[in-house]
Amino acid sequence: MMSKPHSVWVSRPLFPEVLASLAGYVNVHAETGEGKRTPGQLRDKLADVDGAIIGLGDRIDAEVLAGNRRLRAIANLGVGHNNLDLPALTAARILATNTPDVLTQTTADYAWALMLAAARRVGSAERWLRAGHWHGGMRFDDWLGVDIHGKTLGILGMGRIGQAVARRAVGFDMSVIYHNRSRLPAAIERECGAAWVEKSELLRRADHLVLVLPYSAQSHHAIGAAELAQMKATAVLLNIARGGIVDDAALAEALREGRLAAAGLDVFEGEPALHPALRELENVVLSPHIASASAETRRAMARLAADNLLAALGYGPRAGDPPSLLNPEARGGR
Ligand code: 8YV
Repeated sequence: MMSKPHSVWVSRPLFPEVLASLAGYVNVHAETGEGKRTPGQLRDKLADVDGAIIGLGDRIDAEVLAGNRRLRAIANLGVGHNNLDLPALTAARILATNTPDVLTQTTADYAWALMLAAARRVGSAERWLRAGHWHGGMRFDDWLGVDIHGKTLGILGMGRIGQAVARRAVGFDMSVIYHNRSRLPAAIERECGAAWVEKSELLRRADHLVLVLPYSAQSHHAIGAAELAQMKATAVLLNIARGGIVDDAALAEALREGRLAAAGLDVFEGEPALHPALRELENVVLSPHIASASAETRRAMARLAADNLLAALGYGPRAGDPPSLLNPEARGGR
């Protein structure tokens, strides 16, 4: 095989057809296993490549980029990009991209999967059944969950995914309230059937509260002990955003003491580690950061990341114009 002018590193296993399409343009070094890398290891991996497709566990910052003169593009496999230090990438004139839009609907579906599972105790009931506990009859007043239909859905963070979560509430006859730093235009609010409220009102009124805000220093522990204390004891909390937005220790405490009915969590502070108290609780549904993991969507994310990377390196139909560029000010190359 002829060597090509550009080389890229892919930090995790990707769909073979996506790797093959990349390999049509550039030399591809793809990892075959998952794993967290230290800044030093990332620096080494990025030292001799022109671009990389990386995941949320790979933090790219000034330390990792120090001394690198070759790297021109980083394609993040995810819409959230708190693992990228954009100012550092821009200062080094490295283009950075993410994967918006393609995962919006699938991730919104998953918010509902968690909501339904947490409110109706699906995980706990299944564990009980698998453990062989269903002998004879069952009490009529056992396994009582909380209703979803007719209740108030709260959404914290009303970007594309938050809006898609809201639109799905119509079929459940819910009232939808949201809080976002900026209020949506009235036409979009109408289309989503959602009304803006202050955060404290959202916490007080929501029966089911979905968190879909990006992670930043400002959103760190946006839901902590003080916020949990404002919520109804019958409420259900769903986090499909990022670990660190919820104070997991405070949440576990609230769930254990019955100050909150249930929670559904796809993301965790310090994941892949879980707060040990969460593991012990029956009223929480836990999943390993899979909200975007449908066959269709993960393929679309991988394809978009590859398209972004190729375009950033000057290949393909969008050469020079990556579809989801995060730092246009870095254009112009190194
Ligand atoms: C992850 C996500 O990218 O898009 C995001 O921000 O959190 C997810 O879609 C996915 O789990 C791969 O790590």
